[in-house]
Amino acid sequence: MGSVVITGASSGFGRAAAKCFSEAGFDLVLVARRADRLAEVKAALSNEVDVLTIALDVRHKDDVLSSLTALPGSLGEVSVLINSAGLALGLGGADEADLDDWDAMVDTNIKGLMYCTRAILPGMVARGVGQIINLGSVAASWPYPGGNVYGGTKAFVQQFSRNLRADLLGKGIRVANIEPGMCDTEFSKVRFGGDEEQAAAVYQGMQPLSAEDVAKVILWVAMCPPHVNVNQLELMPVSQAWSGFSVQRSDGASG
Ligand code: NDP
Ligand code: 8X3
Repeated sequence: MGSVVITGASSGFGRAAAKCFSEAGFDLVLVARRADRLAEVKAALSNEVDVLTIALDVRHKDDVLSSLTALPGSLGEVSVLINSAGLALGLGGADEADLDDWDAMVDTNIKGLMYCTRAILPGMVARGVGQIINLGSVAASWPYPGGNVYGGTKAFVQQFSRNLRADLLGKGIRVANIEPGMCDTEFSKVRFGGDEEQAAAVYQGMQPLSAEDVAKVILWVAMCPPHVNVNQLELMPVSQAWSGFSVQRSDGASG
């Protein structure tokens, strides 16, 4: 059956995916920075599956490569890599954004995802089987004010996922890019620097996706027959949609 490696497993989609995949009988490798949270996630899972937790910052290339290329025993036979570790920081305009926040998003959402993929992929190719499931976002395709670098990192995930498919053609490896819209995880709390009130306001008066909704989609993608590749899957809550173009008029009005 092989193992499932989940980055970002201490919260949100990664945590919910750990539950779904453990219930489906997969052994797991759970990655995130917070060791205490990973221990909590592990404690809540069935003890019928083997679960290894690795406290790791995906931005640290050497640590990623040394940990993920040396997984013990059968956990090293990775059948699915779920790249969920990621974050948005801030929602300000590009002229006022904090460059450290921009760096952190690029380093995590782009470079961290690259490092984890590069660490796991050679084993999959050698075994001739495996699947990489990346967490992109609606922000990859649909711009919004304040989305600037966050959306840019997810556009990278979109194109990287497609290019992986091009590279891996004929090697038995599947690649999917799941692009959710608004989902009430720790995402907004992180985006707003820990401000719970500001985070809660994002989801006020509407029903966002839940982490479990997204995890079920991830599991469904993973369980499709081996000849079926879901390239890209975008999902939103029913109460989220697009708005039209914004126009700045000469009288100062917009809309
Ligand atoms: P959460 O904040 O709930 O979870 C993010 C996870 O990423 C945590 O487990 C966090 O763990 C981990 N993480 C963050 N930085 C690092 C790092 N440097 N190294 C290792 N792990 C890290 O958010 P979501 O579950 O909602 O987000 C998961 C992914 O889905 C992200 O890529 C996000 O961009 C994307 N997404 C989220 C949407 C939403 O509305 N919630 C919608 C669309 C996409 P720890 O802090 O312990 O390291
Ligand atoms: C998270 C969804 O709409 O906040 O990727 O960018 S959104």
